Amino acid sequence: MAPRDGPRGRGTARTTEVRSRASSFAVAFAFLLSLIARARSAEEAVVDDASSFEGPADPEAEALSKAWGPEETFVVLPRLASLHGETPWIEQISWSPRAQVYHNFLTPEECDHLIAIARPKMSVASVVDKKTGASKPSDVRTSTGHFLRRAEDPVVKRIEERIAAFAMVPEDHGEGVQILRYEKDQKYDPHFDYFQDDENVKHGGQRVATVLMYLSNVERGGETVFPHGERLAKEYEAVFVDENREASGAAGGDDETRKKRFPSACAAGKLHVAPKKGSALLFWSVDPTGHDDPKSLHGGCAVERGEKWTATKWLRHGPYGAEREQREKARIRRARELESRDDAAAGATSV
Ligand SMILES: O=C(O)CCC(=O)C(=O)O
Repeated sequence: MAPRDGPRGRGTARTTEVRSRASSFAVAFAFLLSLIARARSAEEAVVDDASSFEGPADPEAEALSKAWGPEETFVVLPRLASLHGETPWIEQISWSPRAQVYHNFLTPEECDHLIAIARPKMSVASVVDKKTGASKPSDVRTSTGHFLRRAEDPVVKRIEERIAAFAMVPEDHGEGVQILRYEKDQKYDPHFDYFQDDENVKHGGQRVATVLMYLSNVERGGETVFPHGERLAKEYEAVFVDENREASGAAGGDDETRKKRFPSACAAGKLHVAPKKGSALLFWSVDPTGHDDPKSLHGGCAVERGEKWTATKWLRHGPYGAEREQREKARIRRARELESRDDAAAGATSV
């Protein structure tokens, strides 16, 4: 006989099973809720922390703020804060080539300092021979220049640290800063910063990016121009208006507007950056896959009025220069020591 309570028994068992499943769901759900609540409170705690975070204690920054006045606090990159009260801001001007302008990158005092240390040592600037890689004077580049040593003094060192943070390329990938001076009619014809010879890439690899810092304002001309660059914003499609029309005031607007709207013939209609004391232009000579970017072709338009001072920092693919060589020598020395120790050990065993 089939037990009467059989199905009922099964029913009871199922009910119990359902109940216990429901209660485990409830426990899991409660656990989930508690996890969410905990995550929320952690998130709030983080937000609270971030809002009260004022950057790491930095004796150098404190000394600087005493010397230069109050420093803005940047939570993410405190060392990039303006030292002179002007708000630093970054403007992307093109994806092709990848280029950005960092406004108020240098203080006026830093610009003047760089000019002052280079001025007595300027000589005719050279270009790199495509075939041999050697430096040679050329009509392509008619400015004068001087290379600073890396970390030549504390101001240069501080600027180099700032460049590394802005470009996100380590300091030891940078060549020494080159200071350039362009007088009236001096220019630098369009060229690539990446090397096209085999010699120059042997130490530190290819030049991947350039940071061009403007140390002076220029009354007219002297723009950095990318003849094949693709502009992001309409304002870079500045229209050329001839000197007479501008001089007669037909263009209208104040001096600043006129200068913005009426670049020299060399820059008009092309992606360009007008020199502004303290600004820095970062552009990449390679695309994101690491290949040479032909859109990075660029030049310095002739100065038409005034004088132009710049500081250029070329950034290499790998560590470059003295420190790299010292590290490499130390590595070779260590390898040789290990080798001779192994040889001595092998000799001792064989005796
Ligand atoms: O002076 C400029 O605007 C351009 C300089 C330049 O092309 C360079 O230093 O590679």
